[in-house]
Amino acid sequence: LRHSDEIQGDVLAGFRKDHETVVLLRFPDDPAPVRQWLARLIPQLATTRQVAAFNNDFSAARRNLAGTDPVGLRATWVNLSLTYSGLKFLMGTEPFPDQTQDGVKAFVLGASARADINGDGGESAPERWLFGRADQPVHAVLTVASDSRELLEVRASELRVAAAHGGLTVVFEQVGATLPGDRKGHEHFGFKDGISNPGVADFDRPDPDHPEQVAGKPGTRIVPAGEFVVGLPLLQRPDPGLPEWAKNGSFQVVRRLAQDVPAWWAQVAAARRTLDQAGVELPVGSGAEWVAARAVGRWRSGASVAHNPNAEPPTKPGAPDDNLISYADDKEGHTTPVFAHIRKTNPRDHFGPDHKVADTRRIIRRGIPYGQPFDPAAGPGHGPDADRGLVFVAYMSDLAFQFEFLQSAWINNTGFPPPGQNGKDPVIGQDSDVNLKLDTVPDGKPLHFAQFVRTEGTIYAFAPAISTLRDLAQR
Ligand code: N7H
Repeated sequence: LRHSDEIQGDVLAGFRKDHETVVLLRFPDDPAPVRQWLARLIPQLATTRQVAAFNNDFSAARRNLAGTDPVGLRATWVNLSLTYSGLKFLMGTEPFPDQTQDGVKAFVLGASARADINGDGGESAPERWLFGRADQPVHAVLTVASDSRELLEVRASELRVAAAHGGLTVVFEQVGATLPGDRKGHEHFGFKDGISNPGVADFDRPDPDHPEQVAGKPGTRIVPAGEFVVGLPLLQRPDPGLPEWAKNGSFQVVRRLAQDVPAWWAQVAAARRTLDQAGVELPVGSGAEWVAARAVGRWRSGASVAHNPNAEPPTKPGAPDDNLISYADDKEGHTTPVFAHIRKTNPRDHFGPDHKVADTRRIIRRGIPYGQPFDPAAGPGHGPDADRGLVFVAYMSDLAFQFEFLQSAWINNTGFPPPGQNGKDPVIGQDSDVNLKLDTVPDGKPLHFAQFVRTEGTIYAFAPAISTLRDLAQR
């Protein structure tokens, strides 16, 4: 990619580390020390070129080591993004003279003002948030990632010292880490995450036989880079005409999503009993896991329901991810319910073979869990009252068109995807009845799903190009 020294490294390449922290900073009143802080920070920021090169080496070494992690290859990565007020402070002028574009409006107003759109009411209301509340300004966001908790902490403490030196204060810090042991790569409900992210044109290598897909990753569709990075080619949206300084930057959503693991699984088990009581015939031996897989669209291992409707298949080491999924012959959702989390958030070819409806709403997900696994016998921090969930981090070129649209028009819309009213997303959506349709029950059976993923904070930020940050440091 021509702009890979400009675009920050987490956006397209992805830090892909087991340990990460997100540090939310507030600027002091005087811009001069903040510019000095920024000038010193810029050389430490990871670019797309650096992170992509490291990730390639890492993958190659891992292949040579038959799947084990090359312990010698380590890196600590840092990215910086700015909120609207942070940008305005450093620019000294209005960053967006034209605020009519929806994505710009969302960014300017900030996530707490967009709570209604994002479904953040009740227990998820901004007044309860740990960060991102209207009364708690945040100007800058540092995303720091590394291979071990120790390496991460060393770098994070250096960054905290430098920030304090510039007069910045840490408003909130959210540490995340991949879960231990066999749970690595899985989120707290138990499902493998990070399987499906979009491929990016001129960045990911296309498959020679299927140029619409990434080589070696069947089903990973390539979309134009402008879907995630401002100023680059877009799939079909008109160019929003953002100011020149925004070029090669990316809008970032940071969300702390608390997961009530025992409550979510208890309701899955209850849904299973409802089906039994209604006399719905299910595959022999299937239990609550069968229902949970319908809620997600994948089994815990990541195997798709589309390809494995009845039971979780044995895992095949070294096999590519199960991501070449089609809903074309399953329009009613008798196999993968239309309300399944992965179908709501990426309907793929549900609307037609060109994937257009889905491809233009893609986001790049860089989430990481926080907290200890739910495992009461494992001691303190593992029980039902301990904090745990997902530090949801996503990048895109338009907050309104992508993230907010997913939240409002897809996840929390009972009528999406059509036809019919089949319920909200049973994993992350608001309370709703979902209508589980099967070949044997074509009209469906209603199952109640309450919301057990609560929003505990949200920040909208913008990760500018390196040259824009240099310019801001020199004003
Ligand atoms: Fe989701 N989960 O455990 O069920 N997600 N998600 N997500 N999510 C995905 O395919 C989960 C959240 C997307 O292309 C998987 O990579 C949980 C938000 C998208 O087929 C699993 C939380 C938003 C995809 C989960 C959470 C999304 C996706 C399967 C919160 C957007 C790709 C792994 C605590 C606003 C879909 C994979 C595709 C996949 C879970 C949040 C979106 C297991 C627990 C807030 C686009």
